[in-house]
Amino acid sequence: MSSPPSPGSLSPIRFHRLLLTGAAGGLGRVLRPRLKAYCEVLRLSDVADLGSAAKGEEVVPARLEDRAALTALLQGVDAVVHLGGVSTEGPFDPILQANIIGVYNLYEAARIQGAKRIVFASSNHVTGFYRQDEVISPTDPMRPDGFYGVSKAFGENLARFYFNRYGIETACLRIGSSFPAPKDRRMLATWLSFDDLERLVVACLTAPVVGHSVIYGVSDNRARWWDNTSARHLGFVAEDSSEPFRAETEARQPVLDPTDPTVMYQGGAFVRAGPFD
Ligand code: 15L
Repeated sequence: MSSPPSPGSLSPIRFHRLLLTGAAGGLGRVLRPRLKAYCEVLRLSDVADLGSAAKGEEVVPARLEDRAALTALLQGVDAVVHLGGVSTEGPFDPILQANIIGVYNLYEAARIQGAKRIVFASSNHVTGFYRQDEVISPTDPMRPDGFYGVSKAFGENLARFYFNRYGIETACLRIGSSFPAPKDRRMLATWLSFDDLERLVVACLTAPVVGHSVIYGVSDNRARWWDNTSARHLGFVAEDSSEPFRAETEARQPVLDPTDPTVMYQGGAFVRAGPFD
């Protein structure tokens, strides 16, 4: 009789087909090679060029505004990592199309095709109008800092409706600033390393129960604006910190004016963007 496999030898594969939207974007390119380990087939979608499919990949371009294309895109998909859409503050119309109509199309497609779980790239800009000297949690009221933040707030609420009504689970990730390194003093508090991003997404894909959850996507930085205690059940533990970048970041950026709204509020420059028309 053979002995059972040790935990370390168990395959990480949890899904037959996983869909990654926004796969050509900054974080999509980071997650593309990393998510392959968790599924037999990684379906990649974007409006931008994705190159050719590697082994175990499928490339399916789709515009989020195109409902029929999204319904086809979700066919045979077990779970979704949804990074697609406009990822910064800007004029309302593109945000309406990609982030509001687009996220509705995604959830409708998930309902029709039977996808069970969505990891939704929300944003810290859902609460960007809290001050930088406040510590907030995912249970505090939303205070979006622009059209982009409002669209992510819509996505989080839509996800809650689809969980309550149809049982589709969503982990809403209020991602801070996920770049190779913090770009400025604000990002010493908001930085999410790429390795922690992967840990966060994988935790949300594999947690036994997600329901409708909201969690801030942030590394274990010394400066803390976000308390994720209410999202402990997701099992995400950040391992990186912005601290090794502090000296260089502070030397690069002079001391800031504390009365400037972009310094006062968590959303930084987003709180002063616009008007656009
Ligand atoms: C976001 O939501 C953006 O997608 C990203 O580009 C960063 O600007 C980030 O927020 C941030 O707050 O730094």
